[in-house]
Amino acid sequence: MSTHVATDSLVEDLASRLDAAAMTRTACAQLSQSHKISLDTAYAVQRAVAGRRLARCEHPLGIKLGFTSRTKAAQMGVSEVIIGRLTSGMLVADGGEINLGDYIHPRAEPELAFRLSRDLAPGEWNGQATDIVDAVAPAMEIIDSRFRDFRFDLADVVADNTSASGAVIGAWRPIGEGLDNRGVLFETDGRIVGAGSTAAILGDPLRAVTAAVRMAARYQITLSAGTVLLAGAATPAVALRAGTAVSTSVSGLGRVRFTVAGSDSLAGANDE
Ligand code: OOG
Ligand code: MG
Repeated sequence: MSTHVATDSLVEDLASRLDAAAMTRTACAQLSQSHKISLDTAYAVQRAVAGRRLARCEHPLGIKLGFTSRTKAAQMGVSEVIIGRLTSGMLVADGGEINLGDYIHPRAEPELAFRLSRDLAPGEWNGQATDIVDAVAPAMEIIDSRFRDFRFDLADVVADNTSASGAVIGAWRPIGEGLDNRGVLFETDGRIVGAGSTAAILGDPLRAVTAAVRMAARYQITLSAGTVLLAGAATPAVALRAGTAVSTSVSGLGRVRFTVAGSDSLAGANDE
């Protein structure tokens, strides 16, 4: 991977490819097959990709971390924590329904969401996570890599806005004690497809708050009061199929759910 930041025209060209893949629900080749880009260039592409969503009248919703759990990082073969941008069009109502046709090859994963209680200027804050978040909720992320076969290297997945595609947020509750070891149960159609602990997220999901604030400053992402922060998956992701009910419950925080419309199984059909 080279270290310099690519020209604006290359950044825009790579962002166009990723945006077109998302808009047409057609997977594309990994950027790394044709370009050796630095991590800084990958984040510049990510910003341009998110910028296209904002230009289509979405607004910033929050940020997300990726690969904060070891099992999740092992699933995808990437071991560095990454940050991505959530926009309003990604929000799926708790109890809502999604259509597979809106995605390429979507997967869901169980997460925790935090809500920022105040605006934070880059580099301004260096204290306790509990001073800047006022609420926590059980959540799920819908990830949908724009790359064929859901395969990527670190720069690819960063440029692709960390596969961010959907966020389902349960009921907000005040931050309580003992968030570092809550049971997480991830189910499809009432069958357990993942089980674990919030400890899987950096040992304590509150660490995801501090990591996210640090990384947001590094990559010029604005943090304001109300910003949602997805802390990262507690277990590996599962592929979504039509007609499936998906839910995550976190001990003491309740349950969040959504369904996939239809009855036919076509997941992954857009890979060619
Ligand atoms: C990248 C996103 C990883 C998480 O929670 O670890 C992520 C991917 O797996 O496609 O969102
Ligand atoms: Mg995630």
